[in-house]
Amino acid sequence: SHLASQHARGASAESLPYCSERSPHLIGPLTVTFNKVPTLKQIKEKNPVVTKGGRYRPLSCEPRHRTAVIIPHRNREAHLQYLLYYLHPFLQRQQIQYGIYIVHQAGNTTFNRAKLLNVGVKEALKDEDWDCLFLHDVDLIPENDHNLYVCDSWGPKHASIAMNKFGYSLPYPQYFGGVSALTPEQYMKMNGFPNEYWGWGGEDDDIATRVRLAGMKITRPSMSVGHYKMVKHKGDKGNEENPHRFDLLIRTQRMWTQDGMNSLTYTLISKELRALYTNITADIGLDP
Ligand code: UDH
Repeated sequence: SHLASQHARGASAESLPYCSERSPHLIGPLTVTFNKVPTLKQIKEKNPVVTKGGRYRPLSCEPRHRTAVIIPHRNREAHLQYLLYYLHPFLQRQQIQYGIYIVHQAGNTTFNRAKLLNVGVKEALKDEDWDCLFLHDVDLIPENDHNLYVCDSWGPKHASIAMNKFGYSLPYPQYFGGVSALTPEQYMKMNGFPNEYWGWGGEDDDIATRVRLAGMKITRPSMSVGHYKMVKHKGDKGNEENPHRFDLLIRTQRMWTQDGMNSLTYTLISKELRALYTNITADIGLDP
């Protein structure tokens, strides 16, 4: 509760007013470039108020939102550094409370983006009463800070609707990949994300179908605000195209209540509070 969190902040917090509905620090369109990769040390120096585990809350007002940003990750260190470099100041300008979680897949076996996101949600909710979960690819940088990293009570939000790689438009109407935002209630209502998509592709379409099957509707920011720039890259080793994805997609309607948060198993290898993010390393098993 707000009262509890105010107490936790100490005596001075009691007089803090709520942050204004609209942050006065927003800029609008941003310039995102991928030159020399910023080091973690440089990023930390630029973000002195960020605390251990990649946490932040505004100092001068009581935040209205508490967002966990959850990022699936393996072997994309440069992308991660670009993202942290841009995302920390971006979120601070929005005057929200936030935490950044990197969910690192242990080992070299086939990558599983959706399952890692389930792990991230489960672990993040153990730490804090987050009211919004941002599920965020590591290589997508938001280009407009009016794209608020808060949830929409009307339904799951698809934030990355205009990516440079798709000519700043949706590649197809049901597209739900990249960056999405759900309240914990919305996430649980659709039984989270599927655990059975190993390798590249399909899981994002499964997720979009789950939203519909769970009786919810996808919301989107305006096209100009949902701009993202992708760090260019090739396909990753260990994340080859999933040849089963079309078979799996046929079964979503039958499977979504059985495959998801209620069937999630993994071994937590470590949870470390690093300077700019919380690093979760998990063994999520093998492609069967
Ligand atoms: N990811 C990693 N490491 C990997 C694979 C994926 O961290 O080895 C994460 C990362 O957050 C990434 C996300 O999973 O942003 C999505 O994976 P992706 O970048 O492969 O997906 P995207 O659609 O890539 O961005 C498209 C380029 C490869 C296409 C090859 C298939 N034809």
